[in-house]
Amino acid sequence: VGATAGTDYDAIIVGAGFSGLYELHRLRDELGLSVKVIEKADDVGGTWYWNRYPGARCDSESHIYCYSFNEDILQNWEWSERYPEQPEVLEYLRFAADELDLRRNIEFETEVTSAAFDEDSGTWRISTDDGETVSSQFFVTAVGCLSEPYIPDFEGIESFEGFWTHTGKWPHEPVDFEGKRVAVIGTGATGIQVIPEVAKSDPEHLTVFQRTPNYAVPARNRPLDDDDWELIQSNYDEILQRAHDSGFGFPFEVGQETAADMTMEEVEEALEPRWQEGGFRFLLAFEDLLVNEETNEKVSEFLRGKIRETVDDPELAEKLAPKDHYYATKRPPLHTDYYETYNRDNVSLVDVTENPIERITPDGVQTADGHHDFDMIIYATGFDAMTGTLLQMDIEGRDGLTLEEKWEDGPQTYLGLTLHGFPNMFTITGPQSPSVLSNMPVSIEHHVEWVSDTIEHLVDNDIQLIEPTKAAEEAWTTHNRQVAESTLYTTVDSWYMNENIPDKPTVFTPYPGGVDLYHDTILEVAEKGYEGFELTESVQQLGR
Ligand code: NA7
Repeated sequence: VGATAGTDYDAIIVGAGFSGLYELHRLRDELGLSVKVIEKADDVGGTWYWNRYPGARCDSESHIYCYSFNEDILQNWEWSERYPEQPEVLEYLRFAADELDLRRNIEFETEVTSAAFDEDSGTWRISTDDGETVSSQFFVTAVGCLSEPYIPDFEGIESFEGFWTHTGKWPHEPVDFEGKRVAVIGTGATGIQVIPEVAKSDPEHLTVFQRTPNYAVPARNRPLDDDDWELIQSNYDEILQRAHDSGFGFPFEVGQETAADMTMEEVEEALEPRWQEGGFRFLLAFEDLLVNEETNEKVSEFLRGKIRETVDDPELAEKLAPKDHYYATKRPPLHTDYYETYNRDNVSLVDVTENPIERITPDGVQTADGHHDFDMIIYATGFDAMTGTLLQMDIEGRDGLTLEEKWEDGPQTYLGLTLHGFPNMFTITGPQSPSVLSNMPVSIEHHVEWVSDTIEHLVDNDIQLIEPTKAAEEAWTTHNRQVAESTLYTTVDSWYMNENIPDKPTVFTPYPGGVDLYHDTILEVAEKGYEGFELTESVQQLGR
């Protein structure tokens, strides 16, 4: 029985990925609350359950893409490669779920169809697709940031007679590309991972449809051996602490302040070692990369140079080299042999800005210049990011206000974690939190710990409701906009800007001020007795 007399649970959590699993552990095992997790899939894993496409791999290095809160989990798990492949991350989350005995509180294969705040009782009612409705005092969404796959509304998609799928809905059975004519649409982080894997699986031909070329840095993946592990384990706490105290959730050293005054030779000297090392260290070569056009242009030019060096056909290299946006203003991908793939005879590129896709036909893709025959079409076209899944859930707060209405002009939150008008609702990795601009598990731990501590504070002090004030929410939203406008992020159309989905309002969605600053802010809010929040002991007090 819930803390609030009569509720079925103290807390309902939606999602059993990295966030939901940890939130369940904290609320159940540390606070002793009754908790239920509702999960759409038939297993834990979240993102790593769904994204099973060939080449799906985490861009964070494995030893920092993990939980840091549990010594047993840390010490008893050894990653096999520098960057973990999807099956290994999924296995890790299964292992963590079993270690912490979490499965017994998770209802799998169940989807939330609506969630509504009941003002009279001050509780949440959550309905699911099996026809059940349950009540709880706290409602926690742990639904991920990239969990609502998006396929553009091409005419004729359903008419295609071959195999087709979105990368985020990849089938569980192996897919065989041998001898097949394959199309991949999209060259984001996902396209860049799947394209080389398809190309080397002996297709008759692979055609990539590109709208915006991307800057990708080599991952330089490799197996981790005992020596690597010894080094990591001997230093693990410090590495993780550094990651948690950093701007992006990575333990890497930031290089120099700026490249603005450097010659291109000096820039190359600074970048080349990081390029050779691979991964997101490259991103941290210059502190002002995302706020200074001159620095960014030099880094971008370095990357264009690498593309030109790698791709044999100069005309193709130019098509693959981005000219119209700055590096890392769209999510910067890592790659393994992506540009090299275009040197294969059986791979070609269609630039849809020159030659637009007109429609999908039963046997391929009709573009402006003719018909391309395919046996398979892979949509690597991204996600309705950050808000898509939340908006799908039909969430209703006080006074009948729906989340859809509230966010009509873009997301508004307080701290990316709470919403005015939606008492006792918490959004782990929500919009206006740093989430997607960070190594996710670091942000996830910050959010889960803050939400758990907040709930503990409420329970210990017999407070029934917490809700941010409108003023606090407006101030946070304004702060987000102002910080975003001081960066280069707002100079390009991207899913950070909500621009990838037609009809969504254009607004920068994650919190751009850095994980460290954000974490300090949320802790300070709590220390100041939940500044910006209204705390209500009991709904009777409200007199509504
Ligand atoms: P992204 O990064 O949103 O990439 C989607 C790609 O699909 C991108 O290249 C888009 O081009 C392209 N796209 C989208 N719509 C179209 C249409 N209508 N025609 C042609 N091409 C299109 O999604 P990902 O799955 O790659 O990555 C998402 C995140 O997952 C990633 O950042 C990691 O955090 C993990 P555009 O650039 O919009 O011109």
